[in-house]
Amino acid sequence: MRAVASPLTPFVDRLPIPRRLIAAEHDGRLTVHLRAGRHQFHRDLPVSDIWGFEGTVPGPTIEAERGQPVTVDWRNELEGPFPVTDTVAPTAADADGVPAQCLPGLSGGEPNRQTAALTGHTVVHLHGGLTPAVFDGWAENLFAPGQDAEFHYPMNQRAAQLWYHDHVMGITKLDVYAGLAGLWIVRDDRERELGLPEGPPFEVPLLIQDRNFDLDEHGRLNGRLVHKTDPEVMEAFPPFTVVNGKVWPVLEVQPSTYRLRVLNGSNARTYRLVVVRDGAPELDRITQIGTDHGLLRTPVTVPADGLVLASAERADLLVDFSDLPPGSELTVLNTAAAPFDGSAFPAAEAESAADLEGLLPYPEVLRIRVVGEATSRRSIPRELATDFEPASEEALAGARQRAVALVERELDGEPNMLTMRELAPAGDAEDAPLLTVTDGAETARYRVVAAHFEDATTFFPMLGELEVWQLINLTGDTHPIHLHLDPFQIVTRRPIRYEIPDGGIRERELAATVTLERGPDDELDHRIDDNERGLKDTIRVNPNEIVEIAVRFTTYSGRYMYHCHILEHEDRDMMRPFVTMPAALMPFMA
Ligand SMILES: [Cu+2]
Repeated sequence: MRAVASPLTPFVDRLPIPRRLIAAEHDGRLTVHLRAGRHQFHRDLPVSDIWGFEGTVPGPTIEAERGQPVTVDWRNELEGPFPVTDTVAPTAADADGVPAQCLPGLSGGEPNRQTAALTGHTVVHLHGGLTPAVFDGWAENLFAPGQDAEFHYPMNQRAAQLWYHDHVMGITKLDVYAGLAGLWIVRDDRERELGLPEGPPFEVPLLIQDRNFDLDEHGRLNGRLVHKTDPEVMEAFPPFTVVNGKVWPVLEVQPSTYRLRVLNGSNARTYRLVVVRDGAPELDRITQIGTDHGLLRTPVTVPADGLVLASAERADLLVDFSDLPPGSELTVLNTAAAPFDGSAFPAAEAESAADLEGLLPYPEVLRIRVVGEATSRRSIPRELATDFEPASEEALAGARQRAVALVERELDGEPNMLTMRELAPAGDAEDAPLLTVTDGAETARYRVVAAHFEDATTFFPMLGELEVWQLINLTGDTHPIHLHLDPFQIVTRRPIRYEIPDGGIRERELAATVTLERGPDDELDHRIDDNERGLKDTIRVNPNEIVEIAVRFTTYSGRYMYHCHILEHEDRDMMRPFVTMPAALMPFMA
């Protein structure tokens, strides 16, 4: 197997813990400055220019209490040149066949001048927040340097690990990459009843991202952030894994139970995390207790291949180190090739997961080192959340149905467009181009009613009413689909096979025949993992798959967004609006 030597030594920096900003200590009123800053990503790297909340990477971790509103004055004080060089390598691989994205530097790409000229317009979104629409961070409601936005977060929501980040139309991939992201933890009584670790040392947030850096004229890493794509891959998959702002750090733990709260904050990369000791996976140390919107109903083990987290997905883990003598070392590895398509990879082979073609030159994520004397082990409650249940068959049968096709449109001379095609039932008299979905003896016929973000809104969910959204993946990659506002539950994940005739994907039209059955070459199991049976706000939709989610918007009326959370996709049109409406107003909608 070909490999490339790393220019950085793994596991030499301590894992930083982001500064905690506890809202209750400030009467629920916080001021957060968006600033240019300087950050060292690794001991052996020169300091990098970044843009961050409070000028840090990541931003401070905001901690809030359920039912206690938090007001944040987001002050945009960004200035100076944009801190990231954005480029497209002219070829996907260098002369030795090594993919450009696995290497530092620009790989012969020209710095994008439009990116260099960005002026620091921003908008902040609290991902996972049950937030009134005016404070949700609509991607076009920008504030300029020198302006501020006072956003009010009611926090009438269950305990969960959320995150806040920039959400500007078209450049979220660049602003988040520059550093504009931080964690936001909501706490509540139920978690305290269960005696879960809260705060240091036993609760450790892990914000995982991938980054790349430029080279100086001598070929040495100069610390400058590089966002690089190539002619064949429109998403950036940088080679260096960064946890809480450090490349491949070390976390020292006591022999005890730790609560690790993991967020994938990468632009595009999906991780499948495996913890390895002496060459063998030890996934049975991990019990997952929570997902995007907080506690699961019961604790679960992580999938046998490892814990999969696509961009924006979270996992709340209890990890038991209590039996390990001081000096024991565990390594967290990533076995997911990029772009991720759901393909399996056995945990037992995690140490050989390096894969240049899979844009995964270095599987390393984190080293965990046991220090100190044995302390007690924490027992894990058998019942966790008691405040939600799966929707009943009856409720689902009566729910409003919506359908969205995920489509990649190939374009000559520029990156592909990824779009959400909102579908509506086609009348009998309508003919091609249509999308048909055949399930046994029944065939549903659809036409596209919206294809781009700026097309007219077609989704007007009624507050309080259960809806089922069908997400139909007609692409070769896994897309993590995120809904703003209320969480949802996955209902089904089913294999499909489909055909798209030549020219079937047009600017606003789509012709495809979809059949609900497994294709002959389809190797995915299309199962719902136990850790997905909670309250989610981001769900993976794999290739050759339809995912159905059940959602009920409850509290706030207004204009929100749903989108793919691969930032390069969201910025290239894989995003659409929806408007939640009180029932009483529906008769007045034209
Ligand atoms: Cu996507």
